[in-house]
Amino acid sequence: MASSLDLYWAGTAQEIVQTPRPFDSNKGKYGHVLVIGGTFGSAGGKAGAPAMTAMAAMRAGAGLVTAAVPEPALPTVARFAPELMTVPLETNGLGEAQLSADEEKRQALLKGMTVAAVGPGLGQGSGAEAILEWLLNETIPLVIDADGLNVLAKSMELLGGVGGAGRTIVLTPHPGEMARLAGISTAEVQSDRLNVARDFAARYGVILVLKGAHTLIAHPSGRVAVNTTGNPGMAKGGSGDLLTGVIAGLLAQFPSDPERAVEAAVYIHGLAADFAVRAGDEHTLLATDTLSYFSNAFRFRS
Ligand code: NPW
Ligand code: AMP
Ligand code: MG
Repeated sequence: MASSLDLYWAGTAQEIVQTPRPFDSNKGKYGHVLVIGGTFGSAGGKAGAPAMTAMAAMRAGAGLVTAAVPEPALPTVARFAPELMTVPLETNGLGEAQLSADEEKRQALLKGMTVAAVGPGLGQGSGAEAILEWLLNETIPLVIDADGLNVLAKSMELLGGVGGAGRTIVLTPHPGEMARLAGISTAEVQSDRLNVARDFAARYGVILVLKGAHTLIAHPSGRVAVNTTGNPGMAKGGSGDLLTGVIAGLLAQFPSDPERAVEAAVYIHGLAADFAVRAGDEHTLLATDTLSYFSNAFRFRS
């Protein structure tokens, strides 16, 4: 078994985001992120989660971002930013997203998309499971977070055989979600973070981001990077939803270098929060406050 000496620093990936954009760039060169999530109705009000993911993907530099959310959530999500595009998802009576039975509509949703981020606020009903199963059987690079992970944890067979072999699949569990995925307790995850992350990534051929203080980024090859940015002010609702957007936003721009894109995303997301806390306070910090510090984080100066 590999030792902790295999750990390296996620900050080494930072230079990819500092590469200047060519003078004659256009938005088509920087990818199109599709965010799928949200619930809005009697099942709950989680429209903010996909909205935050989309905002972070835009701030991370994606060329275009579209949020696909249950129709009742659409006005709320659209109001977050005029730059953001929205698409209504079919919805059940509880306000949860459903997978369309129409193959043409499903394909239209993915048309022109570079990467999909699925799960924030999605809920865990049968609609969420069908959406996950559909996306895993497509070829688009995927970031799976939050309820996307909770759905997977109940149907781990969905993950069998889809990772590796050139397909980029990134999973971003916090320790509670990791415990559900691995079928162990949160305490067991926390007492052996390195091995839990590394074994899962290698077994399923995915990039596994095990969040928390010193987030680990485990690659299918067995390499694991440790992140050095971030602070306890981030232990608030919404922080992880933003991270999912940064990861998707960088994957959209650097699709041929997914390992470094994911590491850079984790590093920058934490650095933005470090700058925000330095200017404010860890108690009062809101996840969305960090969005204004993304520019500082991309330039590595507060
Ligand atoms: P405990 O309490 O220690 O046993 P859940 P969620 C654990 C959406 N959101 N270290 C901890 O367990 C998300 O996108 C929507 C150790 C904790 O109580 C999801 O779709 C928002 N343990 C959905 O809500 C804003 C840790 O996990 C438990 C840990 C549910 O997501 C909020 C919580 O995890 C939210 O993002 C750590 N570092 N971190 C919106 N505005 O729309 C977590 N745990 O039960 O999976 O719930 O993460 O809130
Ligand atoms: P989530 O639980 O999905 O909202 O994700 C929380 C985000 O905040 C992840 O990126 C975590 O790594 C980060 N985070 C939470 N608590 C801490 C902490 N104590 N130190 C550093 N980062 C943290
Ligand atoms: Mg989360």
